[in-house]
This record gives sequence, structure tokens and C-alpha cells, in this order.
Amino acid sequence: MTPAMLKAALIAQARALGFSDCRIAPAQPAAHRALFEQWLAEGKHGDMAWLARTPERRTDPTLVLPGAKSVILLALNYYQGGTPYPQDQSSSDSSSPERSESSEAQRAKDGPPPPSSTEPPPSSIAPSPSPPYWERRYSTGSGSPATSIPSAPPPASDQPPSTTVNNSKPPSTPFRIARYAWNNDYHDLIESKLRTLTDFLTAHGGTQRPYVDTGPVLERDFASLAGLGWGGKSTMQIHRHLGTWFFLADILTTLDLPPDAPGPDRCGTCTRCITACPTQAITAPRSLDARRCISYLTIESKGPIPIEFRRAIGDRIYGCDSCLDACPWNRHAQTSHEATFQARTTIFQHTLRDFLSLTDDTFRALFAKSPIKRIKRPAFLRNICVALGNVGTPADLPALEAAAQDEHPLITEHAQWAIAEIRSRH
Ligand code: B12
Ligand code: SF4
Ligand code: SF4
Repeated sequence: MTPAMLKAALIAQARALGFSDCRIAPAQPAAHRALFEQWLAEGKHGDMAWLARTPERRTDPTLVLPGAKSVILLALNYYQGGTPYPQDQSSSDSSSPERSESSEAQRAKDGPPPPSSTEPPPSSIAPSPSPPYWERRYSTGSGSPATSIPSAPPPASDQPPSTTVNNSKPPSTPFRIARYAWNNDYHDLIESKLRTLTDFLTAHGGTQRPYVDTGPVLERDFASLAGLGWGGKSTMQIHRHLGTWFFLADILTTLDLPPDAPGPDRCGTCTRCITACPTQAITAPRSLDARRCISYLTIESKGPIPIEFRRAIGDRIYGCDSCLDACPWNRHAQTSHEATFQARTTIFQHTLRDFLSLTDDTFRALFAKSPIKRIKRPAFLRNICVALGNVGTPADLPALEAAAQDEHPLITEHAQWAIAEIRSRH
């Protein structure tokens, strides 16, 4: 089999496994490794010491897998709509997430839709009996692409589609959890898919290392090199068809596969993500100070949340999607077919106050297989207290007063802060 044939077979397998895109970068030092090193030197990784442990390996795949020739980049769509409550999908799922206005009112604000385009789908995914979503969406039903496209995919221009993004919270959610954590942990699902691809490559003589942010690889840097989207000003990797709502996975391989070409930066003059960030964590285009990021503060940081950020966290209890919600390229995001990412009802039927009564055991049971389980009860209840401090009412005070007696000092201190915040408001 020639390298080109092997690549085509790999892409077909990736698609059959549910990946939305699969592209190849040469295994060479990361293009923006100097930026990564500077970021570490400035301490912007905060307490994530593991990021600074072996920067030379993280920026050079041949040090992770000696003899590596190619980095295979894979994208898996996890978008499940604008709200975890299916009954609310009709008002918020159609184009931009987190819209609380009717789509008609929103359209009036947005102005005309983007120009119709016949731009082809990403070239690295070749046609197959099960076409990817963008072909299905625009197909006539016979499996062949439609000649007239009813609603346009993102324009080919280097400017983002023009749209007004309503950044208010989705209807009737008493709290916000980042979409990627609405249900099961993506690592388990993606790792099993990567094993299938790795077995296939091994059978063709390759040695592989598969990762889904589980290894020292600057995934977004290699994704940009392979043309799997571009590095947005929010630092999110953006794909013309998926927006930002996809996970990245990669496989280092000793097989020499034909690389894909990088694509253009399509952020243009837009700066919506920077404006939308509640904590000004995006300190400059493509530069994020993790210590200010709500995702870091509510997930990665194990200690107390600095007072200066508590109010800005609002009702977010795990992660943050604000710079993603603000991105106009998400206007065309399509719902993922992976049912494992659909919001878990048992989590979303809770009120903020209910979470305060979780014990270690009930916490583990509620968040079994969820990424939230990883932060453990004390950090989760810390987050709940911050959210209650921001959106709670006097009715929440008895539950907070009980939490203020918790044996874990992290919970106690945040509960006391929340009580003082509610009392100062009422
Ligand atoms: C540490 C980490 C975090 C940290 C730090 C994030 C950060 N921006 O650095 C925290 C906890 C804050 C975080 C938050 C989130 N994360 Co995170 N995170 C990671 C992790 C494990 C490492 C990232 C890293 O190395 N950061 C260091 C900085 C310097 O690197 P970088 O951000 O990747 O930036 C490089 C590229 O942007 C590259 N680059 C690429 N193209 C271009 C183009 C130009 C012109 C330039 C100048 C640079 C450039 O240059 C930079 C330096 O090399 C990756 C997985 C991985 N192995 O990469 C997931 C990952 C980046 N996270 C992911 C997700 C989903 C999130 C959240 C959305 C979760 C949430 N909803 O709460 C937020 C988003 C916040 C944000 N705006 O980035 C996904 C992103 C997928 C995507 N489409 O981009 C990843 C890839 C995990 C995965 N396997 O899918 N994360
Ligand atoms: S995830 Fe939230 S806090 Fe972090 S950079 Fe994006 S908008 Fe800012
Ligand atoms: S919101 Fe940010 S990432 Fe998205 S197009 Fe605008 S500048 Fe780029």
C-alpha cells in the first residue's frame, strides 16, 4: 500500500469511528514552541506543574516517540445544542448557542444570513458510503451532494460570519456546566476509538502513541500545522464546519504519511471572545493566562478561588464556555451524534442548593464516568458555594450554613463567603 493509499484508508476508518476530521502533520518541532515556552516562563500555567515538566518533549514529538514521522490529528464533535434541556432546543439550538431570544428576533438583529457558498468540505475526508454531517446536511437524499444548498455553510472569507451572539445563559438553567462535561468523560470514548486506529496502523508496520490530551503533545499547534482549523484569538482551535465544539486527539506514528497543508487564520478583525471573557483571561489575541480562566479556577485549581474572580464566575460550576459561545464560527455548529455527550438528566435536575447535600459517596455515584468526578467533592462544593454566593437567595442560607460546618475547610470558607454575599444583597 502506498503512503497515500494508507492515509486514505486511515481517514475512512476515522470517519467510520465517528471522527469529523482527520489530518496529518509532519512530526517536527511545534511551530509555536517559543510561545509555549514563554507562557511557562511567565507562570501562566498556574499550578499545572505537569505542563512545565518536560517542555522539550511537549514541543517535539520525536522525543516522545523516537522515529516518529507523522502526527495524526483527529476532531470529534461534542456539541449538544445550546441548553442541556431538550425542550429548550428549539429556541437555542439552531445557530448560535445560548440564545434566549426567539430565532426570529435574533435573525432580525443578525441581518441577512452569510452568503451562500459552494466551498467544498475539508479535503482530507474523502467520500464514503456514510458521508460526514456536512454532506448529509446538504445532500439530496440520494447520497450525492445537492446542487443548490438551502442554508449556507460558513463563508470562505477570512472574516468570521457576521452575527450577533447573545451571551446570556440558556433558558431555565439554574447553573452552567461547560458543554464538554454535560455527561460522560470524553477520554474513555476517544481512547477506545484511538486503539482501533492504532491497531490498524500497527498492522501496516507502524509504531504509535495515541493521546487525547493524555500525553505531552501541543495538540492545537499540530492541528494548525495540519490545517485542522486554525488557532483562534481565544486560543481555541476553530474548524470551519464544527466551530470550536470538538475534542482534539492525536496519534504519533513512525509511518510517513503525506502531510496536509495549513489553512488560513479566519478570525479576521473579530475580537468577540476577548470581550466576552468574564475574567479578562485572554490577555492578548492567542494568549491566555490560565490563572484567570474560569475553566482553570473551577477545574484545575484545587485550592481556594481568589476573591477577585469569585463574582465574575457567576453561576458557572464547572468550566466555562463564554469565549466559545461568543465565537461566530459556532453559528453553524451541528449536533454531535455521540449520545454519550447528551446532558445527563440526573445532574441537571438538581438545584444548586441540592448539590450541597452530596456526601463523598453520593457525589461519586452522581458523577460516575463524568469528568466532574475528577475534581472530587470538596472542590465541587467550593464551586457550588461560589455560584450560590452570586445567584443564591435567602432560601439557600440554611443549606449554606450547614456547608459552613463541613469538615473540609475549603467548603467552609467558600460557604461563609457565599452567606456574606447573599446577606449583602438582601
Ligand atoms: C492545559 C489545558 C487547559 C488550560 C489552559 C488552556 C490554554 N489555553 O492554554 C485550561 C484549564 C485553562 C483549559 C481550558 C479549556 N480547555 Co483545555 N487543554 C489544556 C491542554 C491539556 C494543554 C493546552 C496547552 O498546552 N496550553 C499551553 C498553551 C500555550 O498552548 P495552547 O493553548 O494549545 O496554544 C498553542 C496553540 O494555540 C498554538 N497555535 C496554534 N495555532 C496557532 C496560530 C497562531 C497564529 C499562533 C500565534 C499560535 C498558534 O500556539 C500555542 C503555543 O504552542 C489541552 C490538550 C493538549 N494536549 O493540547 C486541552 C485543550 C486545549 N482544552 C480543551 C478544551 C475543550 C478546553 C475548554 C473549552 C474547557 C471548558 N469549557 O472549560 C477551556 C477553554 C479555554 C481556552 N480559551 O483555551 C480542548 C480544546 C479543543 C479545541 N477545539 O481547541 C483541548 C485540546 C483538549 C482536547 N483534547 O480536546 N485547558
Ligand atoms: S473559558 Fe471562560 S474564563 Fe476562560 S478564557 Fe474562555 S471566556 Fe475566559
Ligand atoms: S470570537 Fe475569537 S476565536 Fe472566534 S472568530 Fe472571533 S476572534 Fe476568532
